[in-house]
Amino acid sequence: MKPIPLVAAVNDLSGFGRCSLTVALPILSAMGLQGCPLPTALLSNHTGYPSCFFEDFTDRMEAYLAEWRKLNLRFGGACTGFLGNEKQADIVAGFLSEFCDEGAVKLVDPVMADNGQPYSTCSPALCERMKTVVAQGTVTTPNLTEACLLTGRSYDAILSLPDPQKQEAVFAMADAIAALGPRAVIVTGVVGDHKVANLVSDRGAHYAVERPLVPCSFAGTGDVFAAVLFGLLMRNTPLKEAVERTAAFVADATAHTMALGLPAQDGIEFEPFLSRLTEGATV
Ligand code: PXL
Repeated sequence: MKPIPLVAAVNDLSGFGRCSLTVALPILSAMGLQGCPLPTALLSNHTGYPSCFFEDFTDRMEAYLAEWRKLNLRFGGACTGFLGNEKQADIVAGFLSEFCDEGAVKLVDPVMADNGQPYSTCSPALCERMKTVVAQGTVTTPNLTEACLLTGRSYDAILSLPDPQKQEAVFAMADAIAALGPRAVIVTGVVGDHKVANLVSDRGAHYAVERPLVPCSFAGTGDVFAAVLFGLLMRNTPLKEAVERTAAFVADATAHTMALGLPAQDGIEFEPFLSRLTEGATV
């Protein structure tokens, strides 16, 4: 019997609205991983509500990491998400290269924007610096808006293309993002005719993993997607199978949340589905 792998979760702690660390940590635990949080910011609730308390953690991160250094912590994998400001890009990129083992899964979710709009805390400087973090990842999961920000393409222009041309344009963007460093790029939530696609570029191979379209955009869905995908990759699941299983998990939790009529801002009710993830994760 081996001890379970130690992984880092670099993200904000939002007290309400199911996203970032409050999503990542339970999912990682369910998947048989010990998740160690490196917080980037502390919020009362995510930025999608009319207001929030927001405390940026940049000035504390170096001191926090100095203690992890003293403990000689090494991680078999890391997943990163929301950054409080652009100065964190170097800290997080440095963290990935210093603290992760050789061959570690490093999933960078370049959390910046959704539905064509940057989040209120995401400056143009942060969008630019996020490329430094993406370059350190082995896998990255931008949504369509974030893929456009990383490649300088127009979201509206891509969205208005008919499906086949849209997919071609997104695969070209995914290849451009892969050229920054990651082995695999998954552009999530690409809405088409009655379906939503995750478009994958994996060392030059392209494919789509599609699900029926749910006509509502829930907060934190990308964070759930990134955490489940990361957990499956840590368990050596082949990428295509991992994306398919992750898309099914997110689709089922989203359909369940819609059926309950819960507010889209409050995120998806993924908790009843956690037991599905524990399969294969037991000692
Ligand atoms: O789900 C992405 C996300 C993460 N963290 C914070 C956010 C958001 C999206 O709004 O505001 C703080």
